[in-house]
Amino acid sequence: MLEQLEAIQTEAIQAIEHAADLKRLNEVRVEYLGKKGPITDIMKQMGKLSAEERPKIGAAANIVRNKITEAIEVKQKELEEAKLNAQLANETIDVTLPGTQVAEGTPHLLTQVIEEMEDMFIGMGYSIEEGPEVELDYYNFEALNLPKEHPARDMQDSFYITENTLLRTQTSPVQARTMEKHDFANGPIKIICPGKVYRRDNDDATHSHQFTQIEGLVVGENITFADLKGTLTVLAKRMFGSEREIRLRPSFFPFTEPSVEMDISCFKCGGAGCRVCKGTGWIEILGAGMVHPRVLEMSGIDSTKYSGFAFGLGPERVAMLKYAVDDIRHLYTNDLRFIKQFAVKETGESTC
Ligand code: FA5
Repeated sequence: MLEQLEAIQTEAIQAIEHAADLKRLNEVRVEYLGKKGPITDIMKQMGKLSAEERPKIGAAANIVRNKITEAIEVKQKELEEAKLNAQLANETIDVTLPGTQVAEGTPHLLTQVIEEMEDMFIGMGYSIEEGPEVELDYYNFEALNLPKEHPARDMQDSFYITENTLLRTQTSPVQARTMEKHDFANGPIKIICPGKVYRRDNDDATHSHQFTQIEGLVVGENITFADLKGTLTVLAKRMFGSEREIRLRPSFFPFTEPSVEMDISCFKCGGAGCRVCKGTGWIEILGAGMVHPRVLEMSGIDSTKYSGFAFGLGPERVAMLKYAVDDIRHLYTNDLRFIKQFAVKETGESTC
């Protein structure tokens, strides 16, 4: 039996060495160490041996089993390592391969214009306020001196959501919200509020049913119309340069008295009259005026002590004038051929 065990060991070690993969190695393990294997067979025959021979053969069988087990473990490690190395070699990333170019976005022309104006006003000491786009009728109209049934509500045909809520038609409600909560112990009000507004206007070259506005509001002691005019002149010159003409026309807004509208000479025809300016030679960009004393009072501000001015402008119109865009719809249709003309470099500078 000792020779038999020696032969089993030699045969098993050879089979282990020749195992090409883990699957074959497992087969070898079952073949030699399994219940139906030759070592188990020998152990089963131990009963027939003499008391002298039994421990010798038993010990020899254990040694053979341990040697085979050890050899299997060594081979298993070897095969696992080889498998891992093959996998790693297969998955190697070639860092020298050119990558896929990711198309980089750029701020939209309208965003650029809004940010330019924000920067300008922040530079003049204004802060930025925001308000909800779904607004209460109270703030959009009533707190601005436009009671229910007021005919001037028709100037801004509205999208109502419920009887008392609507998509705001202007950014002026932010005025009322700001004044209501302001404490003059912290200084005067000096804010701008950029944001989206909505009107049931028919879309054409200069009108859109959804557009943006920037509202400006200054309230404090001794604020006069001269301050308003000075501010609007600085705005116009900074945004359009001194060569473009400006005019202030008397106008009407229920929340300002007196009220004006500011026009800029048409970029397309230089003032002669064309489709863009509807033959007038001028394009209106903002409405403004001195805050109506009743509006101040409704927000809890003493109109005998404080006065202020407000203005509301359309950044789309500013963008059109500044970059000679002849149709407001170009700003909303997301045609990349249009958008890419105004791509900005990483420095924030426009390439146009
Ligand atoms: C107002 O909305 C007032 N809230 C502005 C105001 C604020 C006046 C504070 C006094 C004091 P108006 O309806 O004129 O006013 O609109 C202001 C600006 O928004 C216009 O000058 C124009 O530049 C722009 N605008 C108006 N309607 C449209 C439209 N449908 N599409 C694009 N821009 C528009």
